[in-house]
Amino acid sequence: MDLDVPRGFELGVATSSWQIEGDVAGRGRANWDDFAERPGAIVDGSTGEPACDHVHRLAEDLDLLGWLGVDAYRFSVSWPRVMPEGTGALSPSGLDFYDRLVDGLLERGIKPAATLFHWDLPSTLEDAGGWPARDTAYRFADYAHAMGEHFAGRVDRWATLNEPWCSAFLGYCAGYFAPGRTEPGASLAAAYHLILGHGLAIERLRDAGARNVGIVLNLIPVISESPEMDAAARHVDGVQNRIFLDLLAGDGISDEIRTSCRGLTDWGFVRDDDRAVMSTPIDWLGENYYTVMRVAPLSPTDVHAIGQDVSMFPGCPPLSFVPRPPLTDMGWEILPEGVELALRMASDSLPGIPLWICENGAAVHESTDATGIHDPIRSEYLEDHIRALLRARDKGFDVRGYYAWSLLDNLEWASGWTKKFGLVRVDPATGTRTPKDSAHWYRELLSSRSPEPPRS
Ligand code: GCO
Repeated sequence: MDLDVPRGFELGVATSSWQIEGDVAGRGRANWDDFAERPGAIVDGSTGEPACDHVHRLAEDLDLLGWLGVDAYRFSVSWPRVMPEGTGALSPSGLDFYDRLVDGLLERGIKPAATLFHWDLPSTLEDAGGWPARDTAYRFADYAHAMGEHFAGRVDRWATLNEPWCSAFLGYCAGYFAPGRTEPGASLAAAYHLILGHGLAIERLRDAGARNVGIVLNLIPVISESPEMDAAARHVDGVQNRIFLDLLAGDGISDEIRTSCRGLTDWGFVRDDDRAVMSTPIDWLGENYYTVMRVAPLSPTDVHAIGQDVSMFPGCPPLSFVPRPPLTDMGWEILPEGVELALRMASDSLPGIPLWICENGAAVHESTDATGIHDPIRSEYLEDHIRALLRARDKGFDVRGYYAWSLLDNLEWASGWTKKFGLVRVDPATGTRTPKDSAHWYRELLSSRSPEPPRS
């Protein structure tokens, strides 16, 4: 393998709770369970049961991680599994499941990296208003504290939120994701309260003894395809990226966002003293990098990629997103160099904070024959992105690790089982796991690294 991954650069894989766990009966209800029951919400009608049946196949999945030889495993805790009502009593069986997961990782020498919120909000809290309601931020902090108290000594790294942009704008503006609301003003309040919840949770996690606390964003470089689209591209960049970076930097809601989203909200939810909470120092920042967004004049003939649509950006002027080939099955442009643009955004806004790529991967064409499952485009995608990332590192970006998305084929949210990101195939009917060629490739990369020198 001619990819020279430096010693100490962490390599792992990532998953999320609702996408893989199943065992819906063993936990409280989540907003995604409610959403999945709406006709048409998930293209193929999939629900959270059985997903990858991960809860019942935990031992097998831990062995797969051991076989791959990853340094770290990024998973998310299902809030309704450990705290079924969203507040108050913890579920012993829910905690027991994550105890077995975390301990199983440690036994195999794999670092547990836990995300506390990867979009599955307890239904009780969604019904009470969800993230547009300020109270949800405080409930999140209580939940984070409880997790910190239970797992502090064993979890290596914590993320509060995964991609708050998706929760806020796919959930409450476009309505493509749970809870399926289409209220632009509420989506801006959701974005704000998510980062408030993050800041409160960071403090409470530290109080509970947790170390290495951070957050994972999906910063997407926005490219204007012509000078007349510069202002529109700036609006998209503002709602996609800068609103979150500004809040985390303690700068509040910028005048630019207030202007470009005028008329959608009176910003009555903003309080001056929240700034300090939101900018509570973090130990690391994660970025999920998949693609870029190119902004061009509106043209009705343009084909929309999944997740590239003006309805997701409150206050968006008319425009088209025009990804350039090669595209993945999601319709996302493949542009490995874009990872550096994303890292630059992060390090310009939040200088001095170590960076991790917490997700990167592709839904691509696969073929199966007697010799295996062949997904050469995926291996190439991963390799090209790791290479681009290491180049960025050589230029001075303080990037410390990379997680491939995803260990398993899983429930790709509103796309159900129709889009596959796994290194390992999961047969949705039987649950059988089969490593694809890309899993063998990644395993070889992991084992080809020179060993760490012994500690003296
Ligand atoms: C996200 C999520 C993942 C997705 C993946 C592919 O980034 O949207 O974190 O849960 O499955 O990104 O779309």
